[in-house]
Amino acid sequence: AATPPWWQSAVVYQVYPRSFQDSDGDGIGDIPGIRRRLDHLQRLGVDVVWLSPAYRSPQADNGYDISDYQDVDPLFGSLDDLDGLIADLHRRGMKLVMDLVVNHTSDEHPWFVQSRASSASSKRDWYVWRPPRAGHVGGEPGAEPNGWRSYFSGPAWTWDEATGEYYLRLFHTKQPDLNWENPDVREAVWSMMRWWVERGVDGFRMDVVNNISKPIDLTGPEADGFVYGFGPKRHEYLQEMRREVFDRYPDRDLLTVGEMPGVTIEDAVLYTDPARREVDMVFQFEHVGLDHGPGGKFDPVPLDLRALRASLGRWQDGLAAVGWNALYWDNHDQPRAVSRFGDDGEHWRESATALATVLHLHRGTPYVYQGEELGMTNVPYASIDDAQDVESLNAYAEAVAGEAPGGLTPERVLDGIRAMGRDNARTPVQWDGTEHAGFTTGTPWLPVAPNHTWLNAQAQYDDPRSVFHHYRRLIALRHERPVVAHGDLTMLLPDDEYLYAFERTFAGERLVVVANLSGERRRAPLDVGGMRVVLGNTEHHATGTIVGGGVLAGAGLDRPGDDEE
Ligand code: TEU
Repeated sequence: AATPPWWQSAVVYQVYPRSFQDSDGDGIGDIPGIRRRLDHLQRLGVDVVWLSPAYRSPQADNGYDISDYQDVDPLFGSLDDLDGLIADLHRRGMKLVMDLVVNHTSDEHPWFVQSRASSASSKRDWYVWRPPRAGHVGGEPGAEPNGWRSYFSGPAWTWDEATGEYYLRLFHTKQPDLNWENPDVREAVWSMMRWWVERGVDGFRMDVVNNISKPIDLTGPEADGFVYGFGPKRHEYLQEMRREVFDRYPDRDLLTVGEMPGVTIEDAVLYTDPARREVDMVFQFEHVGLDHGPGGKFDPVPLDLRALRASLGRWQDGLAAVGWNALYWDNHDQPRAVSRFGDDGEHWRESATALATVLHLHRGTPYVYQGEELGMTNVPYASIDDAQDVESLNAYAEAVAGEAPGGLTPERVLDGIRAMGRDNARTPVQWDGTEHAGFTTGTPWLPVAPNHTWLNAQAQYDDPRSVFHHYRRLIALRHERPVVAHGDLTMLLPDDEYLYAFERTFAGERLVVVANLSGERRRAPLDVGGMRVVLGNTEHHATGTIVGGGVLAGAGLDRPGDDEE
């Protein structure tokens, strides 16, 4: 068999630059700050850093609204700083993957400025412009070209008085969608990507890349709703990208991961089939949608462990023969996993480490979002005034106007924001127990979570039982044991409400993973005779009385190394 690609045994760490480390006291993280914290990443053992957007941007959506793809925003530093970061990471044996946000630009990007200047502009067709619905007056409610809804509430269209047309924007009104049907748009993106690869970046995380192809007439089954991601050219564009960009660098070990809200298993197989050469792996959204209620993400419902396992199990099975999974609980758009799926109170440490164990030992490439490796938690919002994220603010305003999906009240939406809002993941990384957690000497743009006094990196480095060291051991286990990256996966105890258990097998090795995701002691009715513990997070993981998470390995596996630092 061919040598498996390097990224199957890699772990990726996501840096959200605004909240990682500030170096100049303006309260906003920056690239020089990231460079100061590379010991942390190296100690953790990750292979790749994915940097959320640091490009020039008006920051309407924290950098996911880009006004210059080939420059760094002064908030975050300069191109020189970024070159320095790439060099530092490479020297330490790590790679840098950039965020590629090309479904849309900022409305302040020169392309859009020209496009909106006049209907006759040579850039007009670079974006998606449409007249009002027949028989309606532009700008009035209901006159939008179709019924598409924005991810950030309300219609997905913004009326442009000056030229008498609407432009499409699936996200913020300051994030107009590019028209990918136009070959000049595609060529501009390919040349920008080549420029970055030649500068030294090692791949791309592609923002909502299954949304770039739109149903050409903007009608069809999705015309009235909130379902994108099935445009007819979604596969074709990625194959063109491969030919026009990645194929030019056959000697580079590049990584591509597509973020794909709503992607199905069947489509993910096509995207990640190595023979089709589209992307290496995709971020799917099924498991992070299981707790969305009838009114959407701000109407959360309790999550049943059986549903979570069934969902992840389907993805494991579906991509077992062909394709590859990207594994994540957390990122900058999701609430903190230990608060959402676990227990951020009494069983905080056991819960954070058990969740990590479950995720990292599935088959696929795990992603760690900054602070997850410390077990960082959701934050208490006193009122809507504590929220900064546009998604939360728009959803709340919609509820106040009596227009929330499912008729949710503002109080219900605020509770939903407390549980699910994106700001939960965006508070500064908790480095130490000092006033602003070592993040900044100024005033942080979003307050540091109050629990930083005890929940911080400094406190965890010296504690071998810490969440940090558990993540470090899981990452080391993947690097040392081929069964972790390559083994087949079979779910065990599929109907259990409290225990998440599965088995991995590869070349005669057997690894059994058991995590107790309840708050009580549970016996695991599993036959694991003759196996030894290679990794655990409690003293009680002896066969048969597992509490918390335990990883048991079959004969032939040693301890992964008693390498406590
Ligand atoms: O997110 C796309 C996406 O579908 C989301 O997760 C969405 O932002 C929202 O949380 C839905 O509830 C990507 C980026 O990750 C996100 O930060 C950006 O806001 C968005 O695209 C637009 O670029």
